[in-house]
Amino acid sequence: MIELKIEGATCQGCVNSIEKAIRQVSGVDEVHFSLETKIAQVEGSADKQALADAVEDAGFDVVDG
Ligand SMILES: [Cu+2]
Repeated sequence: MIELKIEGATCQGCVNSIEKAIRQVSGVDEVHFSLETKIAQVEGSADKQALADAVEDAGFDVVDG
């Protein structure tokens, strides 16, 4: 599992945007982003950098790459 810490999410709409962006990365089987912990947990074989790029393209900031 890959974990990404993401800043900039404030509501359920942000959660949906982040999860949608992550789901579109190849190799992602499942994703869950928690607004409380600000951590996205990603199952599958996706590349961590590709995930970070997708999240940033959606307008959020990934902390710790
Ligand atoms: Cu929002």
